[in-house]
Amino acid sequence: MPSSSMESLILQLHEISAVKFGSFKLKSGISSPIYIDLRLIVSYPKLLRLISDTIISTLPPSAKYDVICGVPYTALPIATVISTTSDVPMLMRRKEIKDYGTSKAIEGAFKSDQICLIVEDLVTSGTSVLETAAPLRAAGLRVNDVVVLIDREQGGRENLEANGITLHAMIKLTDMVRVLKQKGRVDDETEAMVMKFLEENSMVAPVSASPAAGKHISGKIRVSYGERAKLAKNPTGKKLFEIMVEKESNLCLSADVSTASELLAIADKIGPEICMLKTHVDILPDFTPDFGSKLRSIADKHNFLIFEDRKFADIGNTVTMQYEGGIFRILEWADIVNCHIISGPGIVDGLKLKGLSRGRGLLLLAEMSSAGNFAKGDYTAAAAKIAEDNSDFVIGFISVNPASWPTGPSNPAFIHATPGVQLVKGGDALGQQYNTPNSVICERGSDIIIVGRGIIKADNPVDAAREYRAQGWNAYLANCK
Ligand code: 5BU
Repeated sequence: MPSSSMESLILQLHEISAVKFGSFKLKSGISSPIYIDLRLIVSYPKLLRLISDTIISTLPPSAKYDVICGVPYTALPIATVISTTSDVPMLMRRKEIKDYGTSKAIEGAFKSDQICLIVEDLVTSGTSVLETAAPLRAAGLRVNDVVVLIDREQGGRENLEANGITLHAMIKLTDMVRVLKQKGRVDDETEAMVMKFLEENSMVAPVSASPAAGKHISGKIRVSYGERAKLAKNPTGKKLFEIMVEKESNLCLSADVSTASELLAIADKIGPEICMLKTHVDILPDFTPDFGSKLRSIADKHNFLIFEDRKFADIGNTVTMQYEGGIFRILEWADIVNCHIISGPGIVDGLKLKGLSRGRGLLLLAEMSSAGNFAKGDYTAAAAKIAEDNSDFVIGFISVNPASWPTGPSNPAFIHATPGVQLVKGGDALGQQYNTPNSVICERGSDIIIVGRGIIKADNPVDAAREYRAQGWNAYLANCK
């Protein structure tokens, strides 16, 4: 049972209306009879101080830490007060990363391998804590514990434990309601309603804000990559699914580095983590005719496929020449290429003429990640139709939100690969828009996350690739049985 000081804190929270009873829609999509809004505490400095002092004293001595980081935004003032009163350095996690300034996800001074304690105001499923832990871990910090003011007791403890994070909660929601009932702040009926709600919602799956949170796409359990390998008509499409299963990776590295030698070096380093490597061969100033065979041998060594993001767009006859000829001779070394469908189905016929007999595969650009692009609605539906008509050669799509396509879910033989992925939602200064791996795989129904600068520009690209790989694969496992 809560101590008398904890009781007093609960009553104070109720007094400032930080605890409300009624019917509220939560971030996870479910309706709750109780809502806690701790954003208000910034207006009550004494209470903020009391919360910060008490929250940190609930930590057992076994929870060691060098720095603390509050989950944005509500826990930021709590973390700040803890930091200044206990003289522990603080870090800040950006919710959105912009491509100007330092473009860092974590602000503050730290060394890799330091231990970071996460501070949070309220935990339901633990999603927000995991969203903060991911960029901290990607930056090389260790995250073992989170301290929280209120635990809603809806699976957060278990979800966090599964991700190697121990939850230390100052107040449990059931204790809070009991205290408010004892002190005459809520009636029997409200108490019973909240208790029933907590019993019925003891597990909320750890996914981010969406009405579909915690649900399989369209309420359906998705077909596994292994099963889909059997459905694929094109050998490269089949192989891609098989590699994903074998390597337990749905990560594609977009190797947008400035030279061919850098590209080959990063392909060799990151190769073990990925199912596919994406190139833009026309950005490499030191391209030589042996580039393709060098990259192919690295791909064979680490078992990944090569995807040249050429985005062909011309008429069928021209693309046959662009695919096979020129200085790049893409057909010779790229397992997969992609094309726009702006010129009509003839472009697929042209590419197929060269690629089909060599077992190559084609992705159609059904959607794009950049702001204001025109690939939507009827255009996306046309891409789906062209794919169906050419399922011997087309292996799938570049897509952003296949779960809400106008044509409904596509044939499971087709694979969906999504660019515009970073650990934190945001964008760059030139229109790129980022979603998180979990959002891309779980909510948007894609299969492969394509990550460029999130890995290439990280302090430690190999560690970052491992983090993306783990997040992408865990999101797949959560969606597929
Ligand atoms: P980023 O650094 O993760 O933003 O890189 C994304 C890569 O994916 C980059 O090579 C783009 O050319 C590519 N891309 C994309 O961002 N959006 C799209 O719709 C398509 C490709 Br198609």
